[in-house]
Amino acid sequence: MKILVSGPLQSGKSSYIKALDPNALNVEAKGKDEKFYTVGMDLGSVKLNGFDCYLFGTPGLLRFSIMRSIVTTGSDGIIFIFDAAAPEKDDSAIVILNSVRKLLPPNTPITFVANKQDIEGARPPEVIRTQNYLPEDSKIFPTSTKTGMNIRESVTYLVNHIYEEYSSLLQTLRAYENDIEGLAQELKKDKIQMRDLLNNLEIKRFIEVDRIKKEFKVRSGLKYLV
Ligand SMILES: Nc1nc2c(ncn2[C@@H]2O[C@H](COP(=O)(O)OP(=O)(O)OP(=O)(O)O)[C@@H](O)[C@H]2O)c(=O)[nH]1
Ligand SMILES: [Mg+2]
Repeated sequence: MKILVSGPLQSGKSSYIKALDPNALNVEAKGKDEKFYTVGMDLGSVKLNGFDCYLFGTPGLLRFSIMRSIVTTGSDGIIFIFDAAAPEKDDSAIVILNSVRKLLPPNTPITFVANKQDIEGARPPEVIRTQNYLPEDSKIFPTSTKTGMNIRESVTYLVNHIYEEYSSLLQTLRAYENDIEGLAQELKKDKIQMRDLLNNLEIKRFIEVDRIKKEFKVRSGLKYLV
C-alpha cells in the first residue's frame, strides 16, 4: 500500500515519515539558510496490522512540482500536513493539495494533520478547518513530530479508511482465489483488465500471484479485515 505524505514547505513531512520509520530515506539538500529541504522524495515503511505500508514524502518547494507528480502517482491514500504554527503557508498548502488531488482518483482517502502542536500558539484543527474551508466531515489530527503526538494514530486512521475502500473487493477476491475466470465474470472484466487489476493488487501487496498455477492468494495480513 502506498501512502502519500504531502503538504507545504517545511511543514514536517520528512519528520512525520522519520517518526514512523527511523530508517527512512530523504533526498534533501541544505539551503543557504542552513535548513534542509527535500529536493527529491522521502521513502519509509511502517508495519500496521502486520502489513507493510510504504510512505512517500513529496518535496515542499513549489518549483519541484514535477517530482511531486511523480511521487504522487498511484497513491492509495494521503496524509496532508498543515503547518499549524505558520498560517502564511496555507495558500501554498491549498495549491499543493489541489494539485495532488487532481492526480489521484476522486475518492482517494485523505487524512489531514495540523502539525507542530508543540509550538505555543499553534492553531487547533478546527481553526485550520475553518480558515481553509476543509469539509466538515474530514478528519484533522493535531500532531507533533517532536513529541510523537498522534503520528501513529493518524496514519492508522488513514490505513483503516483505505482498507474500508477495498473491503468489498477483497471479499470478492477471497471467494475466487482459485478461479480467476470466475472472478473475471463476477467483476465483468476482460483478460487485459484482469491482468492489470491483479498486477496492481500484487504491486500494492494485497495479493500474491502464482503464475504457474494461475492462482492468487489474498495476503494473510488482510484476511482478518474481510
Ligand atoms: N516544533 C516543531 N518543529 C517541527 C515539527 N515537525 C517538523 N519540525 C521542524 O520543521 C522543519 C522542517 O521539517 P521537515 O520534516 O524537514 O519538513 P518538510 O515538510 O519535509 O520540509 P520540505 O521537504 O523542505 O518541504 C525542521 O526544522 C523540523 O525539525 C513539529 O512537530 N514541531
Ligand atoms: Mg521534506
